[in-house]
Amino acid sequence: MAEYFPSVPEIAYEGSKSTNPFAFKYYNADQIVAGKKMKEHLPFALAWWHALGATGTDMFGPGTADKSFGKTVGTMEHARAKVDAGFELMQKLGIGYFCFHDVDLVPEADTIGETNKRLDEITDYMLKKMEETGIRCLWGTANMFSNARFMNGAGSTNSVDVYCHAAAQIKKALDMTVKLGGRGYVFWGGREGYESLLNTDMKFELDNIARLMKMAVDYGRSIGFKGDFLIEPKPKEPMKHQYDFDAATAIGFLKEYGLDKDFKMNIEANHATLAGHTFQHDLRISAINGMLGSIDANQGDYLIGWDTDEFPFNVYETTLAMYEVLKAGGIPGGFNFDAKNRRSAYTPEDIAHAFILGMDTFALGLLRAAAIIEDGRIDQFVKDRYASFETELGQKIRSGKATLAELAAVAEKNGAPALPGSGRQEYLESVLNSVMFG
Ligand code: XLS
Ligand code: NI
Ligand code: NI
Repeated sequence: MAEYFPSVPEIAYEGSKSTNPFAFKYYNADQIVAGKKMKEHLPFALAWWHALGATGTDMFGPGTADKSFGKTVGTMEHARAKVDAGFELMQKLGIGYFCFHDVDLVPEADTIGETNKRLDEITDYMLKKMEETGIRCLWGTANMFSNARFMNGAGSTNSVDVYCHAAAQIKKALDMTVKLGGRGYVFWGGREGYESLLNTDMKFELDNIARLMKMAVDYGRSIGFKGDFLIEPKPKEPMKHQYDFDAATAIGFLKEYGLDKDFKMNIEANHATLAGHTFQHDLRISAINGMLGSIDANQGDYLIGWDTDEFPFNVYETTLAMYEVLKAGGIPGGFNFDAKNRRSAYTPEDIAHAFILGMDTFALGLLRAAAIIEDGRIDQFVKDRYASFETELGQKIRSGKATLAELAAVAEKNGAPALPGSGRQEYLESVLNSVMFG
């Protein structure tokens, strides 16, 4: 069989002193960290759309990377070549999973029936490759934002015909996710939002989005899908206002509509920062609600106001993210590299370098997060900070038995309270640095 990345060797771990650009410096799959192998902590996935599809097209110019894999783009031959190229890349990098949208896999035909036939054919082919290699599917999704029909959204559309088309795509994408054994099914509501309230019935749209999700859950469960449904929050881009603004908003929506038992969050670093939060913040919100499902592993650029989907290299960010993941007891849905090369890094070798960077950055984050927990100073500080609530009165408040009048009487008796104690932020930041850099 043709080799699509002949200049990319199998990538092995060589340690932090290695200067080999085609080696892992920190990601050592079988190394035990906090009681588990690195590869078990970090189920990495390749995103079909970026790794095998994105060419670097932007608003000002065409793509720079050739992702034709020697075939004519838009043909089934090309779709099959993408499968071969993708599995070759994942094998060389030791990546165990992939994620896909329906339209990443095959060119869309004029009718749903014909598109679905193509999807059946390609997923048969993928299944064969999966059996040969042991590579698995992390999650599937339907692209309900690129085609012009979705200009006003899918679940939030004003057109009942478009709504039905979205239902058909979700149904097929769920069929494929089950066929490929995917762990999760994602809803990213790219165009589930609005530009102006002058033409929008917000309540109508939210109700309809929830109904579509409920139908997806009912159908998914009926065909034996046991994994998590996932919402991937994002505040804006392409729409000005997106309904799944951030984790807190999406969780509130799920609870409002009774969908919270079947759904969790897929948190993307760059989406959290676009919402004005840290990556860690949205992970924590998800975790404390029991809804930390999976991660879209990338990073944004703090100087740019949109989703740049960069491969992660910010070790502070991945350390604090992995701290959340370890504290939550791991992440069932894994780490999907929803990330792409920069436009001027367009060669096949650049793709390998990007994954090496991303995997190493998360491995380093895992190592440093485990060290923070083992060091214990930060956790102890947080615990001690709330110590006054360990008193008898504090316990009474926490168990919900105290009354406002009772507390007011305590306050009157005690007089003005002492200051609540220093937050020691700068000290804790220096602890973090010393754990990170030794
Ligand atoms: C875009 C989203 C998208 C989802 C899948 O910003 O991150 O790639 O992950 O539809
Ligand atoms: Ni994104
Ligand atoms: Ni994403």
